[in-house]
Amino acid sequence: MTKKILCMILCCMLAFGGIALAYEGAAPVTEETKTFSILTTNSGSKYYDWDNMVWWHKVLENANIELDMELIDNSAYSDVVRPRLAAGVDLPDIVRLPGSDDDMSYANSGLFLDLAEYYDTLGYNIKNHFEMFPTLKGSLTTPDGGMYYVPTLTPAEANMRLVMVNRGFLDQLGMKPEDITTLDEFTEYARKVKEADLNGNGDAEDEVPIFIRSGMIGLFRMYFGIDAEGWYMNEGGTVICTAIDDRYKDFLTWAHDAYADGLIYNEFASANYDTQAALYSTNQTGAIIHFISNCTDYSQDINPDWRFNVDEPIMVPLAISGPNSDKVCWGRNVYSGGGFGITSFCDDPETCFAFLDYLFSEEVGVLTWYGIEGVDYNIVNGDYEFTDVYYANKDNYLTVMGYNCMALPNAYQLYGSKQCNQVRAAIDEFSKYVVNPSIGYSYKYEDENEIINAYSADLNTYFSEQQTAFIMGTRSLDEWDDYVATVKSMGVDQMIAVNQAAVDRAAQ
Ligand SMILES: [Ca+2]
Ligand SMILES: [Ca+2]
Repeated sequence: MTKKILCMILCCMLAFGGIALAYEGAAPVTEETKTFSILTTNSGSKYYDWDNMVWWHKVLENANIELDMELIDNSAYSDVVRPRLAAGVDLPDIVRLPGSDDDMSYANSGLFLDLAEYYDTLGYNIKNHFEMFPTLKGSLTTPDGGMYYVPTLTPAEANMRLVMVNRGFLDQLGMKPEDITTLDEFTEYARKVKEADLNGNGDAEDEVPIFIRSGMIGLFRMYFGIDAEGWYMNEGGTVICTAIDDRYKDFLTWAHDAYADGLIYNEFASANYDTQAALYSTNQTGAIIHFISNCTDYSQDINPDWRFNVDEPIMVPLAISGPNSDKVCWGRNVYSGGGFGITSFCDDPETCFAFLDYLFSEEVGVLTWYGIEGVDYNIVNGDYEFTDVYYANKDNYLTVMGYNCMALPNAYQLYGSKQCNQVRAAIDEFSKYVVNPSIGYSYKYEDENEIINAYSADLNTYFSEQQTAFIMGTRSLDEWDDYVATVKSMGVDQMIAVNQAAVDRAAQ
């Protein structure tokens, strides 16, 4: 058989077999330019001038794809999309879900295509992420084996959460960051911040030893050997409710004592970004618990002359151990539900999926976070060296170019924040201490959702209220047994059973 005939036979097979796409994970996605319509929002930078996002248009150019994009303001997105999905007519090719769809209402609606086969045959780049994140494929898969969405992968190691302490305060106390290695030492440092006038304004009372923003205090649970989230799976695979565990009581005891001693910010339950920024601007903050990548912003908030990539962070990230934990930094699940679905209105789902897969390539990660070689960075001795244009970030340059644009599927955790030397160094130092939530995202069956809908909201409200009350001392921890009994009466065992079943399914 001649090569020519063999070639003809192969071409016929491909044409009739419907596998006409030559995509193997690299650009161009298609030889012939294709246009897809998409309804989405930018939940990252919340900047909406898509037409001028040069880096993303380079991605499209490489892929040979054009997008007819309807980019909705993030705050209005859910209100805009839900009615259109409910109507279910004339949907664009790609729709970003308005929520996590953990009750599978959209997955079961028939509006979105089951992408499992495309994942299998065309998911060249996404499948690499399945290897990196072992829970990811299970989280994307419905109990009957369907895969309806292409995810955005949220930062894990690049956005670990940990405590940070004020370098200027340490200096005045004659201390070094490495002097603080345990929660006890951290608490002792906070006590010294309380006692002294470390910002030198003549007022020994105005420093806030441990500033905590609304919703963040639970992160301190990590030092007590339990998840910072509500449900926790122990090493034996058994699900427990964090909020009635004895280790949680230990956390509450520590937090209450620290609060009563004036170490924890008195408005920890309600403090917002504005409070945080105001305290930094007058250098009142002794410590905070938050994302590692924020150490640069915090440093600049304290000293506007602080220089990216040059100066040591003023707010110094620390990995510390706790009464019931080794050194730990809190991670997060790489996927928390939802994502981008290809609708049944799409007439070329194969190419559409290939395009979404291409977005997970290293080429796109670099383009959309680091920019264009020669303009935004150069590669020097194998390392990225960013240009003055990139670092200067004049007139919000990075955002305008497309940095942190979350309008399309994205593999943020591999690139975001790491362009800053200080953050990269901190991540390198601390990533080995990252603990991720023990329970990953999962779909639930209908009867499970009925239980969740019946109990979850009330339980979460109760947990949150009681946590604040115990810490502030408006409820005594002497009433712990009554508290646990109340939680039991509120359906917690049914909720544990639902989570246990989901965990068991994911383990299969
Ligand atoms: Ca003080
Ligand atoms: Ca002071």
